[in-house]
Amino acid sequence: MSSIKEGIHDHLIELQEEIDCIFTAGRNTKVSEVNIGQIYGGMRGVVALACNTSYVDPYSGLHIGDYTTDNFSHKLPEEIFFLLSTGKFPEAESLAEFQNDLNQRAQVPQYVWDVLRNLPRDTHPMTMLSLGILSMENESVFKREYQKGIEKRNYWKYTLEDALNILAKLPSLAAGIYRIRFGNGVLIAHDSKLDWSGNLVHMLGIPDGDKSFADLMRLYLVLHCDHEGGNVSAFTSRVVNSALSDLYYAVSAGLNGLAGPLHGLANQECLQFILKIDEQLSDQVSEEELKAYVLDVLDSGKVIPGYGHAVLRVTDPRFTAFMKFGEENCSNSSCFKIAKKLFSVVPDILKNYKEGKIANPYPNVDAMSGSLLHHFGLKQFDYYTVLFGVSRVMGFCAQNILAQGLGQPIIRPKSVTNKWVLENLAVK
Ligand code: FCX
Repeated sequence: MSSIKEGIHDHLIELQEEIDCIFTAGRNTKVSEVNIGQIYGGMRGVVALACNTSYVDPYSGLHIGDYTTDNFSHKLPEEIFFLLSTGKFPEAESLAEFQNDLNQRAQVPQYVWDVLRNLPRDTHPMTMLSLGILSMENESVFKREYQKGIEKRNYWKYTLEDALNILAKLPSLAAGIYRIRFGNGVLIAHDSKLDWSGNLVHMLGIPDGDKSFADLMRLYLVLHCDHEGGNVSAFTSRVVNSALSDLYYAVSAGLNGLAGPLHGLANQECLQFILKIDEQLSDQVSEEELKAYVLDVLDSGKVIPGYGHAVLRVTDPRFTAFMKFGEENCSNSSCFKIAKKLFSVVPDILKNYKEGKIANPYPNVDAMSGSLLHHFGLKQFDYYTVLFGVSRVMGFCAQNILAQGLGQPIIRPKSVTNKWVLENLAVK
């Protein structure tokens, strides 16, 4: 058995023991009460899901297993996937074995390129990524084995096979999308000597890409990997997989959720916002001018991209990690300077705007990531959510493998109509 499979197997036993303990303590214990505002308000704050890959604390941000952002941001994405799915970082030998396994599976079938090359020239790169994954659905090992008849307790093993096949192909797929959509369409071959993020950088073929760009990409792919279970993309992916739609369907569905401007597309919108400030006011913009600009945007009914969060109530530690990278590697870049200046004015404005209705006035990860990519030569901001997606697929995969391993059932909350609410609750 491969180390990752063995690690997941052992992790599932630990998690199952914890669940047994939780159930013994009280299966009917109340966790959360739901009010009408929450039913009509996107279920915000309703605790209704178990997700064992990661946890987002409102004040300390993303935790993966026992690690906070500061403790894992220096790792490789492969190590992060191992952590998400087994609860532990791999030993050097297991990491090498895992990387080797991914290399063996990296070849993207020719028909995927045919599909992508036949799309309209201006198709959004996120559509290409989602479609690229979905077009390979016929390769699903889970689907094939399920049709033969497999035991429920083994579902996770075939979901893992699909996960490895998808993850292995992602750098080639994402880089190919970049080269078809923004380059001359000539693909650069995968290099088995490079690691997962190193390969993505290599196959993107960004001219003048220096060592810091490779470092940035590694950091980017690590920081976006997972954000617990209730965000739009992870939840969508889990709901789809809970119907035993295989991981190709589930990953593609999760990516479709990530493509929205209130979620993964915010980093694209954020950079557009920053470039506009650069064009209209320059990176020498004063605090007063910037405040007036931000207020104008808010008064026109738009959100400030990169600020706010459904769960976080502090500056996102992932933003802080990117900010540190920017200070160390590109403090003179115009975009970085503007992103930093926004950080010094936006939280105070948002705190007082809409009578304090904005729950979190602080920056999330998207407020800085695009500025750094732009500085290092990746200037096609339509592409940024693809990079977010490449990283987040690790979370989708790990969440679904663990959920299958723990025998979690199909997800099916109950909905009601206005009429039902009016007739059954004292709200008339
Ligand atoms: N600018 C202006 N208004 C904002 C705001 C912002 N950055 N953030 C929240 N608000 C507004 C909301 O639009 C809402 O107004 P409404 O009642 O008139 O509709 C009000 O404040 C209360 O919303 P709140 O409870 O604070 O936030 P939600 O949980 O509903 O939404 C998101 C969270 C992230 C969607 C929201 O803060 C937002 O739109 N931010 C900008 C887009 C963004 O950065 N998205 C990326 C988030 C994240 F990193 C990710 O998931 O990828």
